Amino acid sequence: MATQRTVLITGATAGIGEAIARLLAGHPFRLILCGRRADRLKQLADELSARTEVHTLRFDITRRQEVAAALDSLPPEWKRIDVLVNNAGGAHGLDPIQSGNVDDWEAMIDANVKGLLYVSRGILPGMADRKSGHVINIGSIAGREVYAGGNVYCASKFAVDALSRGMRIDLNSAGVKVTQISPGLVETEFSLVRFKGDTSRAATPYQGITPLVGKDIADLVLFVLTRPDHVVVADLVVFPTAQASATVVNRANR
Ligand code: 8X3
Repeated sequence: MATQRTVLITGATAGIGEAIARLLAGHPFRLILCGRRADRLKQLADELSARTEVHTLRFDITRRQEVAAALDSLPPEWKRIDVLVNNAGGAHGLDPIQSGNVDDWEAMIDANVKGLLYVSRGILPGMADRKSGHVINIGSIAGREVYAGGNVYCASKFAVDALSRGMRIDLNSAGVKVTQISPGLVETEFSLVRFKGDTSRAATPYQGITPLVGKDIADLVLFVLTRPDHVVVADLVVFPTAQASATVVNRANR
């Protein structure tokens, strides 16, 4: 039987993070589920506890002290984290740069870049010391291509791309694996958050196509985590079949 690994997932209460948690719960992994929403964390943990050991950490990833305190609070039997899934983050607004909302910019940089760094800084030293571990960063096609109104969101995801490469280099001598998975259009709460709850605008990116869902990304996470020790999947870009780039989407064929 494969050894059970401990996986910490940020942004585990919805979307891609939740789908990853649900899928991994049925395989040899124990889970540390992280998120801001205590009720959703508890509900998911209660449900998945029937299938694996689950621990929850409630914190706001944008608050450095909260992140550090939450990781410090892990009981000894949960302190050894084998897999870190940096999934939390999102987009706020789609305004041109000249009329962008500075609060939106800060929210994206704080969560997508600084939050990822705060969590990583707490967990990577243990992986480096043990000379084992796997980091999976959920990037985006927005980290490869810039599109109209994407400006700061794209910048934050370009930063995730740079950090994924930097982590891979810096952790190379420790044998820690680093994978980046960069999805295109995935239907989750992502668009609802980007458009601040405007349901009709939020639906537009997915109109006329069959988008990816969280489970499609979770399948890739399980695949990269189950490669042999000598194999690391460094970088994956994944689209719905109807998508060819950040801006080329065939809406005529469904
Ligand atoms: C989400 C994909 O194309 O909306 O990161 O930026 S996109």
